[in-house]
Amino acid sequence: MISMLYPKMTRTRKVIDLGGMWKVYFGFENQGEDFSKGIPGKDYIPVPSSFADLYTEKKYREFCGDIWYETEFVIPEEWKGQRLEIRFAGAAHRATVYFNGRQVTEHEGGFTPFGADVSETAIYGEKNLLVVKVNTELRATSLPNGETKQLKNGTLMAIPYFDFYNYTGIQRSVKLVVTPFTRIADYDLTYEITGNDAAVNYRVLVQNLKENQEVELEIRDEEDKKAASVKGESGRAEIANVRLWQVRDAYLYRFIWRVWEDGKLVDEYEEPIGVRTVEISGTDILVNGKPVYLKGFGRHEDSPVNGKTFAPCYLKRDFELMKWMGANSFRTSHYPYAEETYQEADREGFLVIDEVPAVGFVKRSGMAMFQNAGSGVKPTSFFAADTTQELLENHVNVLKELVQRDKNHACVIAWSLFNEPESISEEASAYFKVVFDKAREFDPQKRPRTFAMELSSGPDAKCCHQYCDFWTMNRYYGWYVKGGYEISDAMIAFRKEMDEWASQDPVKPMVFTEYGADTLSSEHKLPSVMWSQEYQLEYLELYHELFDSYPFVKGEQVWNFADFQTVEGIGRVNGNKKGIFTRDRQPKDSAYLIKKRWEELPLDYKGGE
Ligand code: BDP
Repeated sequence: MISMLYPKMTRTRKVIDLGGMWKVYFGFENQGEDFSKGIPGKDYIPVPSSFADLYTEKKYREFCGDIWYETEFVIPEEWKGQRLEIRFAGAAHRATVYFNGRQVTEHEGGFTPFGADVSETAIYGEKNLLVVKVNTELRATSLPNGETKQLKNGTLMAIPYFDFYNYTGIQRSVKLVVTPFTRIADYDLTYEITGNDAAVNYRVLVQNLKENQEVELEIRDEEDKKAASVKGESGRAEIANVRLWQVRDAYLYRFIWRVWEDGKLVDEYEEPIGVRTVEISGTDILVNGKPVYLKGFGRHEDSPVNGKTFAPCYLKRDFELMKWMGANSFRTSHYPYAEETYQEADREGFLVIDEVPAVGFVKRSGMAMFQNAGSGVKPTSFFAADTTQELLENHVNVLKELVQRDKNHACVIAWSLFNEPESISEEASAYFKVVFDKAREFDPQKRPRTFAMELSSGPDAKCCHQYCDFWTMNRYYGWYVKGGYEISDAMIAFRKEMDEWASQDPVKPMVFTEYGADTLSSEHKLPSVMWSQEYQLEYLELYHELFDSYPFVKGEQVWNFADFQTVEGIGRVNGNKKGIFTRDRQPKDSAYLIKKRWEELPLDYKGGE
């Protein structure tokens, strides 16, 4: 098993970043050939990167199939006797890894880490060859969901059932992690807060732990003073006068794990950890027992030229902009983001709804995707396919990897298990039950679970929203449903729907995870027309009024933080333009409107109502 812990240098561990220019081979004519012992050609590409926007020819941008990557490096002789792991933070959508000509692992899913122990396959004191085959196809069994079709000229083309560009490749870091064979591989934390004190219940997994070895947890505060110290593979650490992690007021303790043998340090690992609790009570979302109102965004990992490459400058800029707006939360729509995003959210005190890449579970592509959003047509057959069982296995697996990776982050307050799936058939219900139960089973902190519901998952569709601990809504009244001059009718329909949610038993906290209008930053029009900046402002004001009039609405995450790339087509002008910021992160007029509102809304807005 590889460890999902973020790779860190400590007194007992080395981490070598293998990123840089790697040789690459796009199998235009040679799909299916085996290059595991070395790849042909002379083309080099940055790793990590999304390849799509790097080249000047369409056949690269739209490439679908197997891509081969290769790099080589020397492993020093003196690392013999230690555990060497090659760790990929994410390669989309599936990868096979070969080390010195031998397959060492394969992985399905583009947004969670995987890797292999290569201690045995390594050649010490000499060059080692790392080859990776990445397959970029979308399939009926893949998360995200879609299909791959063959054009008449033989070329493969990815057809996403979702509205973001299918950026692929080795998009996140690749690292060589050198640790002792006895190593800290995983740990779980839960908290009990009583008065000024906190009890931390923990369980740590140490691989190859010997009988004469002892495990220790030391907790140090931000002034580097010892807050607690305990021994054993599981137990309870008491922090007196605890400083809790609060929304936009983060406090992080250092949790240091050690393994000792006869007074000698065997392994050491540490992470910054925020102590906080999360629960749902009535129509409130409680953090540390106090109601919170979520203000923020649905986002994407998307930026010019980078595509979905993890881009640290955009990470920083995006957090600065979110803080400037007065935001306190976001959803990782529609897939797990790079690990560094959650680390930053921990430091900045942001609340994160962490989403599984279960998007496109309606089998719609192109124009049909958004036309349907307003048509009232209820999709019912998605989960009745022959491929459903395999899809479910992949879904549960990626959920397991996600929870394992992110479970100790204070910022993660909820799991979003799907985005806009078909949710009204019996087959859907059976499928949902498994996924929701698994989320509960995997998460030691038992965080609230939800799925982002589109219009056909309305209050009448009892079969699936019953599984949610809180409701999350994606609504486009006034855009896909009766846009423009008809928006007054759209808002009447919207209020009718809201009244039905208000009469559910029980009523649960509702967070709007999507609402928005495509807006070209170049367009001004008085009076407004759809796509103008004025229309986005009018649309948002109507939504704010509606949110304010329903006490159980406990959050608003506008769609989208920034304009982002989509496939080409007649419904999108080189991308989705619902951003409050442009793709290069400059504000549209709407940013000032929302900023004013969010700066004024108190954190406990409508708490207890
Ligand atoms: C929703 C999807 C989101 C789209 C958005 C839109 O969840 O991914 O980008 O609609 O159409 O259906 O803008």
